[in-house]
Amino acid sequence: MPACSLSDDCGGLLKERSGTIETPNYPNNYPVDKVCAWVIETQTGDKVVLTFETFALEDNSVCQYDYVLIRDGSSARSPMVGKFCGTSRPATITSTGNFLWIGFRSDSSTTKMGFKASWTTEKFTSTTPTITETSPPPVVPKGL
Ligand SMILES: [Ca+2]
Repeated sequence: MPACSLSDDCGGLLKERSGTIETPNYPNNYPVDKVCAWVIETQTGDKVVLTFETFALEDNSVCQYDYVLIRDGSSARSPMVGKFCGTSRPATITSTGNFLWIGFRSDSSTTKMGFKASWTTEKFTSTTPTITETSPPPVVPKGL
C-alpha cells in the first residue's frame, strides 16, 4: 500500500526482468512539487539490482527539499535503504527480497535534471543484504 499517491506520468509497479526508470521530463529538469513511487517486483526467489546511471537533484545536507528514497520492500513502510540528493550517484543497491521501492519527491522550487536508473534481477543466493552504500554512524545513547 504505497503512502505516496501514484501520478499519471511517473511511478508505477514494474514487473519486467530489467528496465529503466527516470524522473519526469528527463533529461530535462523535473517539475516542482512532484511525487513519484516506483515498485519493482521480481519473481519470488529473485532480487532486484538497481544502478543509477545519472543523478542530479537539488542538493541539501539532509536532503530535505528534493530526494530519492529507497526502501527494501514493496511499500512506503518497508525498511529504508537510503535517502539521496545532490549530484553524487548512489552506489548500486540490491534488495534482500523480490521487491524494491523507489520514491522521488521535489519541493516547490529549484529543479535539476533528475535521475536515470536501470534495474536487473538476480537469482537469490544469500540472505545477507548487499547494500554497498555507506551508512551513517549509529546513534550512541548518552549516559552510557
Ligand atoms: Ca527543489
